[in-house]
Order: sequence, then C-alpha cells, then structure tokens
Amino acid sequence: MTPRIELLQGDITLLKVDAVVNAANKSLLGGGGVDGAIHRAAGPGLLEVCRLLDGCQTGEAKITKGFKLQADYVIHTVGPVWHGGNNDEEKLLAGCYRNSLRLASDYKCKTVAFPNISTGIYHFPRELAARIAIIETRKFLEESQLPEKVIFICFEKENLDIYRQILNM
Ligand code: AR6
Repeated sequence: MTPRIELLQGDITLLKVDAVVNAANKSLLGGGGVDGAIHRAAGPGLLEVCRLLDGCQTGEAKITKGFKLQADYVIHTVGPVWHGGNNDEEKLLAGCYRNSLRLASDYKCKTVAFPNISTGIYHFPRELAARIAIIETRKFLEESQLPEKVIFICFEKENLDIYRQILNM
C-alpha cells in the first residue's frame, strides 16, 4: 500500500484533477486512444497550442493548459512503441512517468492522473508497464512533496486487476 497512490477504472477526460497525463505521439498533434479522447474533450484550443510545442521525444514530456477539461493542465508524454524489449523500451517508459511527475511538481500540481501509457496502440506488455509505472512513481513520491496524490486510471478491467495485484489494493 502506498497512501499517495490511488487506483480507478474509467475515462481520464472526466477527472477533476490538477493535471491529466496524455499518452501522445512525437508530433503532439493528436491521434487515437486516450490522446484522441483528451483532444476531443479539451476542444480545438489544445491542438492550437500543441502546434507551437515542436513535438516531443519519446520518454520526454511537455505541459499545456487543460482548456475545456476539468483538469487545469495536460502533461503530454510520448511512450515507447514496444519492439520486443531490446530497444530501451523500459527505460523510455520510466522516463515518461519521471518526467511527467517532475513537470507536475514544477507546476505545483497536487493531483495527477496517468493512463496506462504505451499499453494500447503501442503494445507495451501490460504487466511490465504497470510495474514500471508504480516503481517510478513510488521513487518520485519518496523524494518529492508534490504531487500529493497520483491516480492510475485504467480503462480496461484487465489493467485494473494488474495494478490491484501489484499495489495490493
Ligand atoms: N481514459 C483512460 N484511458 C484510456 C482512454 C480514456 N478515455 N482511452 C484509452 N485509454 P493508447 P499508447 C487507455 O492506445 O499505447 C495514440 O494514437 C487504453 O485502453 O491510447 O501509448 C497516440 O497519438 C490503454 O490502456 O496509447 C499515439 O500515436 C491506454 O489508455 C498512440 O496512440 C493507452 O492506450 C500511443 O499509444
């Protein structure tokens, strides 16, 4: 159990948190999956500012306002595409969590929600991805007062069960 970690199942676009993390691609110009859902819910203002960001490297993160979302900010991070595991996928996914949390802390966010980055269209193995997300988040929270709370929001029950088991929740 980690008191500053919370687990939910559902749609990240509906959450009233300080920041939601988006599983984007390197262009930061929208796409399918959670990226498409976040852009739809935030409205066209989000795409307009994303055009000014000059993309984002895999494992890195950039921040924008949340526009029509309930969340104040969107932290856009680019997860690795799973190519079998010998292309730094684990390190890059860890970077997504670490760099997103650092931005959240820099912007004084108390609550941050993460989707299961890379486990959809990018095919990262779900259990390995969950372990990396949890390890990286715990490490960060040990060293930082902010964010006060990190929410892992799973769209599918399968991912929720994986997180429940690892977190013992
Ligand atoms: N709320 C929370 N989680 C969601 C939602 C939602 N509304 N919709 C999907 N998920 P994916 P990736 C889950 O494919 O694998 C985009 O086209 C989904 O079930 O969205 O990192 C980008 O532009 C899965 O568990 O992201 C990139 O090109 C998780 O979010 C590419 O997909 C991530 O799935 C990124 O692929």
